[in-house]
Amino acid sequence: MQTSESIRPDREDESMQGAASLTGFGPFRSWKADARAVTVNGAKASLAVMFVAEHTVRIVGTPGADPASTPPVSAIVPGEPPFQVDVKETEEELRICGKSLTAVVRKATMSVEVLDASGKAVVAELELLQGQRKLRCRGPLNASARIYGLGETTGFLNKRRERYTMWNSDIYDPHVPDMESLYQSIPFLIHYDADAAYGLLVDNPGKTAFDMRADSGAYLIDPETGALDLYVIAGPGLKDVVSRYTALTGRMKLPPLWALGYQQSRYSYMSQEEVMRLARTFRERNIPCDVIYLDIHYMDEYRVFTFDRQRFPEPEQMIAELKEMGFRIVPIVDPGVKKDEQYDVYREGISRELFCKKIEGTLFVGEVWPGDSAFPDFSDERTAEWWGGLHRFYTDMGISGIWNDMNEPSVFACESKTMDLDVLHRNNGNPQTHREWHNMYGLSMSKATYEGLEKLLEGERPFVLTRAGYAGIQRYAAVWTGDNRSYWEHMAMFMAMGMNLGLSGVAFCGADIGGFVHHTSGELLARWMQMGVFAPLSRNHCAMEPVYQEPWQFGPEIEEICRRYIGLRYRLLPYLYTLFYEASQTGLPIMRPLVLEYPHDEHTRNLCDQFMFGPDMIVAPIYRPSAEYRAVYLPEGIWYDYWTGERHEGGRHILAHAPLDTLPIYVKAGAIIPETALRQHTADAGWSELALHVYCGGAGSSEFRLYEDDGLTDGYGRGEYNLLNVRLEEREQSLQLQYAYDNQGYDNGRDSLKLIFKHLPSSPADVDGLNEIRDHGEWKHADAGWLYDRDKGELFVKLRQASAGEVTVVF
Ligand code: MIG
Repeated sequence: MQTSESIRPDREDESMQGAASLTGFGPFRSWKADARAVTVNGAKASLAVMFVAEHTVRIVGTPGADPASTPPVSAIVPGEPPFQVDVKETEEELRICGKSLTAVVRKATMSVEVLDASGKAVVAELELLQGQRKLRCRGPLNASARIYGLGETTGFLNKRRERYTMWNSDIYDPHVPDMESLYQSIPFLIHYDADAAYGLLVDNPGKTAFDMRADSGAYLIDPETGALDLYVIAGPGLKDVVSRYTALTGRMKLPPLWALGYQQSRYSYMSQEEVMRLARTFRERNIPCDVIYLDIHYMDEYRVFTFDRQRFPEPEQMIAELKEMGFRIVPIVDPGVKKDEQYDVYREGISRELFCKKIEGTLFVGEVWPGDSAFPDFSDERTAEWWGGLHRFYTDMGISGIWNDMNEPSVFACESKTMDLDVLHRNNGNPQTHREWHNMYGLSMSKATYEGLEKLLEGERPFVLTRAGYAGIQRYAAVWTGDNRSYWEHMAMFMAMGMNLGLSGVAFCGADIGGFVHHTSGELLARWMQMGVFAPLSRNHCAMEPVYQEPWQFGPEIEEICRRYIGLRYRLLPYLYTLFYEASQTGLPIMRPLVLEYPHDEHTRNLCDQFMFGPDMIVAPIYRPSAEYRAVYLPEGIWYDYWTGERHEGGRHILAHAPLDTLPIYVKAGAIIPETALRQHTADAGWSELALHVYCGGAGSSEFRLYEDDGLTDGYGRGEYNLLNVRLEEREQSLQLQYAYDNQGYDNGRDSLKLIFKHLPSSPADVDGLNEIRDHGEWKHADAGWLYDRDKGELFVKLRQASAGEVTVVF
């Protein structure tokens, strides 16, 4: 607890960093070019320009002579071969021209401007500054610009007037708007102004401040150590930037479908018996669930890669039984390895020198749950492989998902709250101090875990959930946002946090539903659940002290709301899974800010109390107690209330009525949304009972591409998947829907395709080539035909499924 003492008047203001005393790298002295880079030497420092992709230019500044040989940290996806680079020198400047982008270095200051193919500025001026043994970057911040991205942060969507410090931190204190650091550090911002966006990644895993507080003028990026390693990613579209950023730092592979199911956790479910009872309760109460987490109490005195056999006498049997019931177990694995000579993991780590050591060569020992512990040095390939391989302990038991916690790393009872800053990470022969490498620790732990599981599972997809991460974390793990609280404010906070994580490449993210610390209420749980089932990761988790918050803990009304919304997620799985597929292909997020889809709409600038679930649905949760109404912004177009079908003209605000059992959801006219039958877990899901819900009344033509595969193995990488293209054309007197498989490599067990046309302009006169069926009983057994439900105003169509087909409805 802090008191007024922390603002005593005799404290000096340490926050002013004397940026004024830093100067540019120039004046210019010389330049040289080789196959990879153009190096420009100034009087005070040197920079290198490298075109790493058509729309991405890397600019590295170092005080030393050879910035071109600075190894990248996060930008790990091998780039395209170097482009033909052409350098033009004049009195004032060097123009370094790549395929599409040009970097202009001004000789006087050595500041850099990046131009696109048409000569328009992508970034007007990046000032590289040096002095006091530090480097710094100043970028232009237009008065009307907005800043997005920057990973996991509190506050609103637009990051203007904020300052963040990239330094992975275990923050148990309540997450409040002035929190500068949390568990993830993603040093990537998106600058969006006058309908043009660019991204800037600062690839430096040391402590790095991003300061956007200036009214206008400039943002400041201030790494404490290391090089200034900048990637300018050109737009102009926001989607271009996100997609190119993820091309650079990598995209997630498809997770197993079970990881998209509802997940239940608590710190901790204490015994085998409690876990089995929990699982049975879900099934008895018909609340769908796929995953149960084991928090730290499953271990033998917190030794990773062990089970406490008192509490969990037969974990193998438990896991097998749960799998039968359609549950997966995900155990927690922390990085700290108990210092204990009797413990094989510790012994092997010591004898093979796999743990982190201080710069003088002594073992780094820090206190965490197991007491004194050693920390694997994941920077080194040898350690990573060893750690990955240790997971055989879990995979042999039938586990294929792992939860990485405390991997900032968090260390107790020390001033830095993390590893000593003079620990020297081996880093495959390029040693880095912990001060320089800190933010990479969590990512490299999850990488070792993911890659280890991938090998051990022999074709089954792994799932890793992590608390700490850095740019590129999406390649290895889903992210949850740490120790939030059961506050309404924290429920609301996740919307902006999740959306900015998504814009920062992390599509697969979620917050603890119900809140981790503090006591939730039935009302808060119900509202949070409604929102949480639309988060990419949908996990209810709770700390040790607070009241239990499983869906049934607050009486039948709340339970029914939870059941209904979790069920909705399961019915929408074909849509959600397709969004995951898209994220794996394009890097675009699943949970999207409206500004991503409607970038020119001023109302979307900082809109973060509602979000899009993919491109076609808007979710507008109630996030205040006792509230039944809220304003919802609907952008241009026609929108339908998911529940009532009410039609709304977009481009305006509406007042949604949402009693406790209602989450306002809106579907865009023209959307084609696949739904499947409700199941209690995903192993039973499959899309054999798929129905395509067609929301008519759109702009004329629209499209949807459904993705499906076995949801479990890596067979999709060998073509074992389906891509079903569906196209809708609406005309005045008719509409036509065509479908065709772009790829048909997976047997989905479907022999007919069901379509449900909603919001038709009038009742259909005919559906070409198909028989009308009037009787509902007959309809069930028919494998083709059409039926018009006058009361609902919905047209049901069944088509015999072939690899392509079409249907025309005439009014
Ligand atoms: O300081 O493993 O954020 O989800 O339940 C507590 C116990 C350590 C912090 C995680 C939380 C987890 C808890 N862990």
